[in-house]
Amino acid sequence: MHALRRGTTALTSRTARNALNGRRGLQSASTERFGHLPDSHSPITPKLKFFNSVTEDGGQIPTYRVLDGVGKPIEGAEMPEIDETLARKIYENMVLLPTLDTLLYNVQRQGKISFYMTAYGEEATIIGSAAALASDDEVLGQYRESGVLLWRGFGLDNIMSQCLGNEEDTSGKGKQMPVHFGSPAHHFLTISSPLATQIPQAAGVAFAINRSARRGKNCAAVYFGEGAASEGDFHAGMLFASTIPSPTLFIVRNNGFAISTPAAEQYHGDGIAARGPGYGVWTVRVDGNDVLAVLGAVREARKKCLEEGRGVLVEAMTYRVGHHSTSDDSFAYRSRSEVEDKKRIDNPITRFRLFMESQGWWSKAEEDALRARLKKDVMQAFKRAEGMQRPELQEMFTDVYGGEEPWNIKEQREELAGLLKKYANDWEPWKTELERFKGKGQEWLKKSD
Ligand SMILES: Cc1ncc(C[n+]2csc(CCOP(=O)(O)OP(=O)(O)O)c2C)c(N)n1
Ligand SMILES: [Mg+2]
Repeated sequence: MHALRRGTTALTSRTARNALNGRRGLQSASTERFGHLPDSHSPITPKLKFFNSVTEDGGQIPTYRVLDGVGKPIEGAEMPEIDETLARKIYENMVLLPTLDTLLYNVQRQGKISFYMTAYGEEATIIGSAAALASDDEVLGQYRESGVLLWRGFGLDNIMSQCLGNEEDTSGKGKQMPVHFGSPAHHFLTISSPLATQIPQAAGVAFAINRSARRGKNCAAVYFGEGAASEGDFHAGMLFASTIPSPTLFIVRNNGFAISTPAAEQYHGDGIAARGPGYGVWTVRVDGNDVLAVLGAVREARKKCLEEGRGVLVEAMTYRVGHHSTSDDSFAYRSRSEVEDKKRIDNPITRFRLFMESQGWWSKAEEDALRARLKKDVMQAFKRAEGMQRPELQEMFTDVYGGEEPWNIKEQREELAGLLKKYANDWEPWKTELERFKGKGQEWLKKSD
C-alpha cells in the first residue's frame, strides 16, 4: 500500500510538470474535483494512467500542409502571404540549388574537389525557411543548407571558391573541407562537421542577441538533421533556449536518414516534434516538401520566437533524395525504386512550379530560360574558380585560433618546413603541388630557413 502511494505521487508530479508546460490533453473534467497539487496546475486524479503522446487523442502530431502533390491549395489551407516577386525568387533559388549540386557532385567525381553534399529533395525546406527569416538573423547550419547562403546573395563565386579552396575562399582560406561555408557578412556561422555542436551554440548566440541592441529584432536559426537530434547537444540546446531567454529557432530537417540509419531506427517516439513540448517549447510539424507551408510555418515560428524570446521548434518532414555525401552509396541500404518514387511523389520543385503556373506567374518558356541561364551561370562560376590558385601556403596556419599562435600550430608549421626543405625542390609530386599555391610557397620557404 505504502509503495503504491509513493508510485502514485511520482506519476502525478510528472503530470504536473507537463500541465505546467501548457498541455491539457490528459486532464479530464472529473479530475478537477480533487483539486491541484500545491504550487502547480496539475490536477489530482484517482486514476493511474500512463501516457505516451503529446496530442489530445494520443495520435501522431499533424503535419501542416498548404499545397497538395500537384500544387493545388488543399481545402481550408492557411496560406502564407506571398506575391509574384517573392514566389519567383523562391522558385529560382529552389532550381539553382540542384543545378549547383549536380555540377559540384560531378566535379567531385572527376577528382577536382575532395568531397560534396547535395540537398536534392530538400529544396523547399531550405529555401522556404531561408525566405521566412530576416536577412540578419544569425544562421547556424549543419552542412546541407548552402541554399540559405544562395538566398542571401552569397553568390556562386564564393560557393565555388570555398569548395575548391582557392585564394578567394572567404570562408576559411582553403583550410576547410568543401561545403563548410561561413560568412559574417551573410550572418552565417561557419559549418563544423561534428554533429549537433551548432545547436547549443545557437542557443548561446540567441542569448547574446537577446542581451544586445538587437533584442526583439532577430533570432538565431539553427538547422540540423533528425539524426543530429539524437546527440546530447540537441537536448542541451533545447533546455537552454527554453529556460534562459534566447530566441532560438530550431529547424530540424527530418529527411528520413542519418547516413544509412533510417529515421524509424533513430527514435521510438513521434519524431522530433514530440520532444518540443517536453521542454515547454512551442512546436510545429510541417510538410517540408511544400515550400508555402514551410514559409508560413517558419514565419510564424520566428514571430513566436521573437515575441516570447525563447526557443521554438519546427520539424520539416522531407526526404533525402541524394546519397548522404560523395562518400556514400545509398543503394547499399535503400532501393532505387524507393528513391525514384520519392522523387516523383510530392516533388517540392514540381509542386511549386505548378502552383506558380496556376497563378499565371510562370510559363514553360520561362522555365526553359531559367534552367539554361542557371546552368550557364554555375558552369561559368566553376570555370572561373577552377583557374585560380590556392591561398598562400602560410595561410594554412593562420586564423585557426585567435590571439597568439599556440604550440600545436607552431609544431605543425615547423614540421612542414622540414619536409619542404627535404622534398620541395627535388621530388616531383611536391614540386607540382607547390605550383598550385599562390606564391608557390617560395616566400614561406624563405621564411622557414
Ligand atoms: C558527433 C558526430 N558523430 C557522427 C558523425 C558522422 N556523421 C556525419 S553526418 C551523419 C548523419 C547525420 O544525419 P542527420 O542529422 O539526419 O543529417 P542529414 O545528413 O540526414 O542531413 C553522421 C552520423 C559526425 N559528423 N559527428
Ligand atoms: Mg537526416
